[in-house]
Amino acid sequence: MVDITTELAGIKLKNPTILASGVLGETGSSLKKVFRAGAAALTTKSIGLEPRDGHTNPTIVELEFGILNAMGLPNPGIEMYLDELREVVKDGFPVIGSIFGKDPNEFSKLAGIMADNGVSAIELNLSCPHALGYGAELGAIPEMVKTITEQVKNTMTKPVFVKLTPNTSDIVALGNAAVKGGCDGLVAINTVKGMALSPELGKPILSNKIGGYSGPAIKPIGLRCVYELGTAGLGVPIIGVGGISSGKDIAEYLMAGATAVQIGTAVYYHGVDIFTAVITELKEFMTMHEFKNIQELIGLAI
Ligand code: RRO
Repeated sequence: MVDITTELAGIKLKNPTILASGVLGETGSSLKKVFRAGAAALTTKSIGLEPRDGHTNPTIVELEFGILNAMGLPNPGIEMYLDELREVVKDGFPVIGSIFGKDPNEFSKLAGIMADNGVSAIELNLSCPHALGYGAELGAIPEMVKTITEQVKNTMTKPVFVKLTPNTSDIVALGNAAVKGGCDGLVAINTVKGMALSPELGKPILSNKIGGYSGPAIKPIGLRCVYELGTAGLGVPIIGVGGISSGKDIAEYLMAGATAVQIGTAVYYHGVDIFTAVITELKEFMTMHEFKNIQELIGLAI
């Protein structure tokens, strides 16, 4: 029997898979469904202080090797979302509350509300690639990453993870800034900036024109970012995300330095059963290659 349990900043995980933000994170019942399907923890949709409609349609395009989205941070606002959150935390499921804001004050206010309502950890979305004044517009500036992380950490004791953008020439500088701000873990990566164009119409397909690319095509980018962060030895766990849809994909991310992984777009393609499938494959891979536990894989390729 292989041991696939792991631990992330004091949070015990029954296996290394976590639902990524943005997929099935809108309601308490959808989050619970994903936990029952095998995910060890659940990340909420990114939530802000006020309700937001997001960008107008089209907001998503399915491409040959992945999905391009520019949802534009649609969410009901923190007050409305609390009912959904309470429904899932009351059953003891580990929830990571994803939040976005336009400045350090908004982030710390949201983090406090999430923490008071039972989340196990906070994920700071400093990496949405296509929302004016939010996400990567703040998260691509190391000093801003440090300030926001610091301010959130000053107001709470729960673990804080920082989700980084790959749309930078130096992801280690961003990771380092988050660590200097006191974060408890790094999440790499959010979507990769891209565009889809209709040659018939002669214009971009998304209403926002530019979006974030996810799915199998971005796995090498995610893996490289995790490896660079892992190699830099920043002293906090890394949660790998980007294009994971098999047990071997998880093994690769762990070997590149991740302690756990998030799965998002593969849920869109394969449904919630993807969690049981990848966990079974991971166990088979470990058995075949005589790994006894997850710790033996973490950072093996570094
Ligand atoms: O809502 C979105 O458009 C969105 C978010 Br918050 C994010 O973090 N990443 C992404 O690709 N889309």
